[in-house]
Amino acid sequence: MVDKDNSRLETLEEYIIQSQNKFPGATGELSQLLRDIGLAAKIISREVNKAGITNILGFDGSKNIHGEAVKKLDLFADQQLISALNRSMITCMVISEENDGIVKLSSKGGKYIVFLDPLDGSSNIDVNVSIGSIFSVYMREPRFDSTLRESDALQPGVRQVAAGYVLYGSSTILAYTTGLGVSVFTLDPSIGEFILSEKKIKMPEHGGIYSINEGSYNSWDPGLKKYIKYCQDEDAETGRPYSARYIGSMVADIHRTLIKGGIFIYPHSKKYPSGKLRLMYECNPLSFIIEQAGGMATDGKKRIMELEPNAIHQQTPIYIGSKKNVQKVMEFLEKHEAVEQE
Ligand code: AHM
Ligand code: MG
Repeated sequence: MVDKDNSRLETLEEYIIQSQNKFPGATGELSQLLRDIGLAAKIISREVNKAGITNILGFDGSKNIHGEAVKKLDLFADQQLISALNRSMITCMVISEENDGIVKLSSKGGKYIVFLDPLDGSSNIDVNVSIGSIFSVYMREPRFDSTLRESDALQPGVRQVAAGYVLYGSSTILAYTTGLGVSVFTLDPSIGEFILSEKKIKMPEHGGIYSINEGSYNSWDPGLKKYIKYCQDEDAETGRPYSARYIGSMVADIHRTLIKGGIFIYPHSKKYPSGKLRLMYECNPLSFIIEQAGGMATDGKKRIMELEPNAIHQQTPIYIGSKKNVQKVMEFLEKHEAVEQE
């Protein structure tokens, strides 16, 4: 925490070690993994900040497994995170948005499996708008044979042992949870360290901001259309009309939601019948963070973190944010589904 007189700053490294010391049996491996991610985040942040002058903006000419053009910074971030995790030999495999199958690391016996969205919000890279990196950590299931399979990675979000994100915004921040609240760190570029800026963050129970890409309005379910209309209606008691904010980088939209409250929605639509966002490396980790801060995340019916995954790149609709806002949209969805079925 930053002292009032600024005399004592707690770094990410110190904080991780102190948190680990609270668990006498801890091996330190998860702490090392988080430090690895912190290091990769600093390198990516440096590159993001000078992207315009180092010719790293723009496409690299190839397409990723989802058929999207790959930008150079996406690849750079992917490589930095994977090699940081590979170096410390405690992660056996990585699943990343940029790679089709599982990426087996050098330590085949490593006990952690890590999901990555190395550079989220890539359509914002070239226009100098906030982007981020997301990570989600699972324990590998113990097994007698040492082979690594994709199915080892398919665990529901409730089994995450850690998750977090880095946001490359007006400053670079790193937020993570290991299930004991959410801590946020801000990168001080002058000393190259992440400094603790807030711990055990609690988000507002209700917020006056809704965040959704309204361009897809025509293909939304009737319940969602009605809910957005509700957000825009006037009502002094609930502070409506709410404000609309949509950055188009999920990390940035979720960070704002964490701090200011409100709701972020990416529903299913004609273009994305199962939703656009990825369960394992976008929705689960960000749901873990939001839940740890007192918020809520569902796919419109079920809790995101309880969804049973069947594919590593699976997509899901998501309704995430302050508890009261999410409960309200669920009421609308349920009510209008019932009406349609009549
Ligand atoms: P990306 O990981 O390839 O950048 O895509 C995911 C992004 C999210 O960050 C963001 O919420 C969403 O796509 C925006 O999508 P859209 O442009 O359809 O609103
Ligand atoms: Mg993404």
